[in-house]
Amino acid sequence: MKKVITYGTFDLLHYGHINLLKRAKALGDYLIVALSTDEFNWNSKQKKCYFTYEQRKQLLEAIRYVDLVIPEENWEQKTDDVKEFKVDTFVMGNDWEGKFDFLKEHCEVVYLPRTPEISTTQIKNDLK
Ligand code: C2G
Repeated sequence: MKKVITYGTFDLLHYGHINLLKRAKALGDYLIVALSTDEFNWNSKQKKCYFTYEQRKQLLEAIRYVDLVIPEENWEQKTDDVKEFKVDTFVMGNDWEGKFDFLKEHCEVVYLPRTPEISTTQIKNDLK
């Protein structure tokens, strides 16, 4: 079984997120999403989420492409996650291009093109 992992906040879930998750799943048989906790978002990513971790987790678990959701609590857990879950492929949108190449000694690293014209920030701004 080929296992894929990706990380993110996934707040105000939108079709850009779905496009990423769909393509990530297509790279294997089992997709793990490491979902940024509220504390990690606030303390390390300066993101204030509209939905709580539990609400964002519920939404992700309802997506056909997602097999498991785990918490992302810090920047440093990726190598341990890849080892613990025996991950074959790490995937991120290409706004992170090159940032996680250190994982290449443990698994394949794939950066996928972002979906243009949509982001959680844009949604918030458009609603103001
Ligand atoms: N994404 C995308 N297209 C968009 C918006 C987002 O492909 N229009 C992708 C991002 O590139 C990312 C994933 O969807 O791979 C989740 O996006 P965010 O929730 O914004 O994730 P981010 O805050 O970048 O967190 O340790 C890594 C971080 O947790 C990544």
